[in-house]
Amino acid sequence: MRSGFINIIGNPNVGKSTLMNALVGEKLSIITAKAQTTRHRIMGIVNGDGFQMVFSDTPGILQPHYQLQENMMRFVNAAIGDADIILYVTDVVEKFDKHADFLARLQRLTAPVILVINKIDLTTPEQLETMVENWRAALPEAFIFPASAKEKFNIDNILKQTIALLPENPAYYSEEVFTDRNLRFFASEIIREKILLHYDKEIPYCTEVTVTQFKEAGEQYYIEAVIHVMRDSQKGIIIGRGGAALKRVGIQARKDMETFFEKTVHLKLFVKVNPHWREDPQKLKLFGYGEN
Ligand SMILES: Nc1nc2c(ncn2[C@@H]2O[C@H](COP(=O)(O)OP(=O)(O)OP(=O)(O)O)[C@@H](O)[C@H]2O)c(=O)[nH]1
Ligand SMILES: [Mg+2]
Repeated sequence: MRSGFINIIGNPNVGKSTLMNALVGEKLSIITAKAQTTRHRIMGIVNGDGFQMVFSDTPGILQPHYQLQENMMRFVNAAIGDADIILYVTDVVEKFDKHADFLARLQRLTAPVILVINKIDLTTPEQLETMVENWRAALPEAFIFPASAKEKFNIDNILKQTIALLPENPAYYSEEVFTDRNLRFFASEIIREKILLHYDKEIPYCTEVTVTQFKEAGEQYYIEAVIHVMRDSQKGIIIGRGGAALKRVGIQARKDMETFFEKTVHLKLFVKVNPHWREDPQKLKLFGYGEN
């Protein structure tokens, strides 16, 4: 048996989650155009004939400014540390010098690196060639794959390379397991995705979602969730005039949940002011940002 942890690392917004979902073939991670969409390490497991790939999506690498971001970077560091294979993602938009810190860290690692140059649908063959040359010079040992996660271009070849690099190992998870996360987690992430989509500036970054009820009755799920914000004014914005903004979040989140869970979903949303949640280690632990 061959199996291993394939950890997806990179700067914010390069398409790590889009790539993870394409590799796994399921929408496990939420995706938006805003940076810091992913806050957790999320595993997606693919089983095949004689092998198991345990992918981990991770938050984008950043300089932390508050405790939540510190914890997010702890997840990234853990993932860099326990990787059997590192899937390092860049895109055709970000500048090459944004990778200096990571390149320095890589020198100390022994895990093989697959470098994905993502979003090639946004560039020309000539520009891409220069990027590949730059990367080949910086990481001569790495396996380099230009790709478009969004258009699912070159995903098959990344998978083939990953399988070829898997170490001899017993499977980490039994075959029916496809992620380390439970249904409540996916419900809260789907709501958070809609918040990232519909609110601007600091609002998504001051917001957390917790699922307070998750009841199954036949083909129906009854879900209640609290949207935590940091200030009264943010609560007003989330709810919107006559509740319209919150209603839109609720409708779209419910639809996505119904697709993901393949059940009829009844969703109730509440908004609470929770001033220091991003800084408070106890709250962060309660919200799922403890050890991981
Ligand atoms: N044009 C293009 N856009 C892409 C591609 N892959 C991802 N995107 C877009 O890039 C944005 C960020 O994608 P994510 O997958 O959320 O990026 P991420 O690296 O997980 O971001 P964080 O979790 O915030 O660090 C989204 O708007 C995606 O639709 C691609 O191959 N081509
Ligand atoms: Mg992400």
